[in-house]
Amino acid sequence: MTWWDGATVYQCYIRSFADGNGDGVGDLIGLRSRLAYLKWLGVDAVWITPFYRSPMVDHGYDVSDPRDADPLFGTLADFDGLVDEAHRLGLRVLIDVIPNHTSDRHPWFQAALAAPVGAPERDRYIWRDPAPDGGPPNNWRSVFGGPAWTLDERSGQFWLHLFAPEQPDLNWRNPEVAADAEATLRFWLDRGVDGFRIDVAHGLFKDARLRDNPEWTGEGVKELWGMEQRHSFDQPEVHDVYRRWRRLVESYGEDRVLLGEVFLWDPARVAAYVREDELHLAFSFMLLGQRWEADNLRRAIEWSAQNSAWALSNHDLPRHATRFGGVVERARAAALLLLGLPGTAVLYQGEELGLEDAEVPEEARQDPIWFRSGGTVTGRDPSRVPLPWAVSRPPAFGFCPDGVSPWLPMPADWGERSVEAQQDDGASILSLYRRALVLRPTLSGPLEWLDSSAAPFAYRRGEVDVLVNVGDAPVPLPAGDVILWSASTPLGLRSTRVLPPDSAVWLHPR
Ligand code: TEU
Repeated sequence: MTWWDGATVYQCYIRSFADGNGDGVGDLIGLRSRLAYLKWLGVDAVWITPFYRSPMVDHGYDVSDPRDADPLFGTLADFDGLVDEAHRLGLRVLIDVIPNHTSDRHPWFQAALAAPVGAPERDRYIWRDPAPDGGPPNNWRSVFGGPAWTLDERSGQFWLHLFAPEQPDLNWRNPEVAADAEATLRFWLDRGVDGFRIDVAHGLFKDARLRDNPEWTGEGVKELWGMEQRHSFDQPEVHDVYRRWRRLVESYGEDRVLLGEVFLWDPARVAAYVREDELHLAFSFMLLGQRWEADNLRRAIEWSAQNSAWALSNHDLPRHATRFGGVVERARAAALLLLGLPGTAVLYQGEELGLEDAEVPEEARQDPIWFRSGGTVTGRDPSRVPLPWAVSRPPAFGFCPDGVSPWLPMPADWGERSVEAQQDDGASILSLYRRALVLRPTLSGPLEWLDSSAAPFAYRRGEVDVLVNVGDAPVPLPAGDVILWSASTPLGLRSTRVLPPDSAVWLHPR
């Protein structure tokens, strides 16, 4: 059995977790100072989003040096100290690796811009002549909106960027690119990391002929801006990369994990990445996008690949408390639904506080999606607002020192949601997460669906039944000993007890 089987990973979006140096942006020393909180909460591992050298066009997912820390977040010595401290506390450390693209400030891209057409310096990226009409070489769209190509006036060629123009896509058909990514993996494994979350793991290779993507007809690799991503994502060549990476990480021991962001809807295509000789885990995006509807939630869990990493929220999507309709009791029930699942669960920072998406005023928005969509798509800032730590210190509630503005404004009432406000309150959602994390290891074995008439949504894990009332009427509770319930009100007398709407229980059936 591997450590991640049954484990819970905490996603730390580092910019917004804890500010240790007082500049309004979260950092490595801030995270280190809060590791004791994660230990207290009861998670097994922390996944830290990118802290590498970056011009921060995409908040660190545009990397100019993948083997150094950005001064905004700290130093390599800070990172080493963080890893040591985490390991001392018994927490594993996962970090991001971003193999699909670099920053335009990466020395490789700078060299490419300066080199003549056809020079080896250019071949690490994807360049093409304009189409006959002078426009982009094909019809691909950037994930962030607009064309996936930008013209380099000097050379007269376009470069490919599936994300922002400042994130040029690497040419994975060039062996130098593969070798450099492996050097990055080794660099961090040598510093003691326990695994990697692979950004855009389904990317990397593009169709060799860069054919146009067809219009979306409802099936296929993935939809984006009305197009099926048949030629831009999920190419067969990518699987060899992960076979090599698997051997590489295994040379450091069996306890280093590869977790892919394989953002595809077709479960069979995701499953193709999670194999004996490829990735250990891939996120279930099916569950990440789901609304509060029994059938859809159930289908998302059923359809997802074996060895899924289950999550309800992340830094790219609306927080699930908001997606589920802004009903606090639902967020509480969802915690029991998520943490009852087998395999690996991933919490997104702040969900344990019941945080919802925050209103971010237009003038404060920073996500490239907001700018590239010409202000028509809000983007991801609302789910990236910093965490409140202290009750009564607006506007940053202990995220950064008093008098400093956090990088995104925090709602005025977030003091009530803060760690300090909830930590000693047995009825808080934070206490509920903590109790669930204590009990999670007692749930064992695979998931078995229960066709229980007692609850619209029910599954069994060994000795424990997980019942979630996603409906809007109370349902009778089957016989058994309740070991955990989500409702913020007591369950009532044994003989009359029901499962209220928007609530969940873990129970030993009788
Ligand atoms: O995300 C990849 C991805 O597919 C998402 O960008 C998603 O489609 C988008 O955010 C719309 O919600 C990863 C990272 O998680 C994201 O933060 C980065 O911006 C992106 O890669 C580029 O590195």
